Amino acid sequence: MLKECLLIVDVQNDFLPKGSLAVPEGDSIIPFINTIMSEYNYIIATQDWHPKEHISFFTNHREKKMGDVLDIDGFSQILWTPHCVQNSYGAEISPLLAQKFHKIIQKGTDEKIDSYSAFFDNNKKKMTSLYEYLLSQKIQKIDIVGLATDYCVKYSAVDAVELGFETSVLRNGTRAVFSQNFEKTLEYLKNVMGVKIE
Ligand code: VGL
Ligand code: ZN
Repeated sequence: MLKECLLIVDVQNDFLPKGSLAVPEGDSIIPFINTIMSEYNYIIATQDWHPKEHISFFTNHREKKMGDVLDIDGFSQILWTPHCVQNSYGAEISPLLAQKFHKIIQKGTDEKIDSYSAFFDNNKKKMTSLYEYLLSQKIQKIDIVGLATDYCVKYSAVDAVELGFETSVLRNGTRAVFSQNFEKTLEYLKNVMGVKIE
């Protein structure tokens, strides 16, 4: 029996070695993901998809650098190096991933608000089409892999649980942008959110 749904978060050139916001060992998850893809009925990929003027880029603020934090509507927004600019090479899903997705969800498209989660933007005002799609396909369980563990994977897993999905994160299929956050994030997801870590 096939498993229900694999959610592949942001496996895009900019998050891979040589990318502008490279996740350490980000490429090491790709062979694992390619191997497990055939076990799933639905494969959904997300794509961080920012306009050039995006609020999360330090270059769009005066005298700010990568890693600085701004308060935006009560959300602590970390400022990043520009990444995943719409229609750029860096925003493309890695060609090393066996490309066969049933759906691609783009997020972070509004220049004024970031969106780590595959479901909502960071202030939860707007939803992507992911929730509706999962409901329409009667999907109840999702396994999550991708980049990065400590941001988009984490927020997607938290929202998946809160929306009522049986949610797993596959350890071999994810890496953190700040490596020291990796275990901490998985512990949090497991102990606080009830996510299965496999
Ligand atoms: C991500 C930082 C900024 C991610 C996206 O995919 O985890 N991290 N934008
Ligand atoms: Zn981003």
